[in-house]
Amino acid sequence: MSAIARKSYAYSLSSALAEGFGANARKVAILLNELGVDWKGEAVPRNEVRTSSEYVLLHPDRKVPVLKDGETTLIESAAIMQYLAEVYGSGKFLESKYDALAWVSLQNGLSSAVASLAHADDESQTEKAINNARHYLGLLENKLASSKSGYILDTGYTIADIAWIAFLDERRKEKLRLGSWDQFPNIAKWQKKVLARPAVAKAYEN
Ligand SMILES: N[C@@H](CCC(=O)N[C@@H](CS)C(=O)NCC(=O)O)C(=O)O
Repeated sequence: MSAIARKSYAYSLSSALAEGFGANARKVAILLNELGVDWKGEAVPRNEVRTSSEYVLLHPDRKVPVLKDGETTLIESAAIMQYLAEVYGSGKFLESKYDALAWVSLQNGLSSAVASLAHADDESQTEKAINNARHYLGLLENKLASSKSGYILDTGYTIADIAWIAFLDERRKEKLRLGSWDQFPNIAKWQKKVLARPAVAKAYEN
């Protein structure tokens, strides 16, 4: 496992230093950068996330990210992104709100498929998980193929793009056994465009 995957991160708008990110935490980092919010990340050792009695009060499922904003503590990247877009962006990056949320949710389908791949213990389970993951990639490919904006939604860049880019970029880096990406040319084009956004590039500096 890579050094980055071994670490877990929580976010605070008011505390210590960020050192690195997993996919779900990176979604939040990208959006904070896009919104120009002054924020800092706080690295929480995985061991603490998994065992500390304080951490479970922050997140009952012992996951990252967690967002702390003054008296407000939020969990789950989808809820955190919606909160940030509404509170700090007055709805920016959440245009076509319900479609944006639907595509954030579909990305979680891909997350589950990839998680099953990691846990597959025979060839048949592996094949099923790969096919399921490719099914979700196919949904994104088709959506992008007919997009009028070059982003997931016709109305432009939203939290849906942020959810998918954070997850997909990590998957590609890890070279997961998802097979050839040649069938997903629109994903490749979109990925290049999204990764070129300064706020996204900045989230990969950590
Ligand atoms: N549905 C959650 C998933 C969060 C999640 O799975 N986070 C991973 C890291 S990307 C995690 O905390 N894993 C547990 C661990 O590292 O111990 C969300 O979107 O925030």
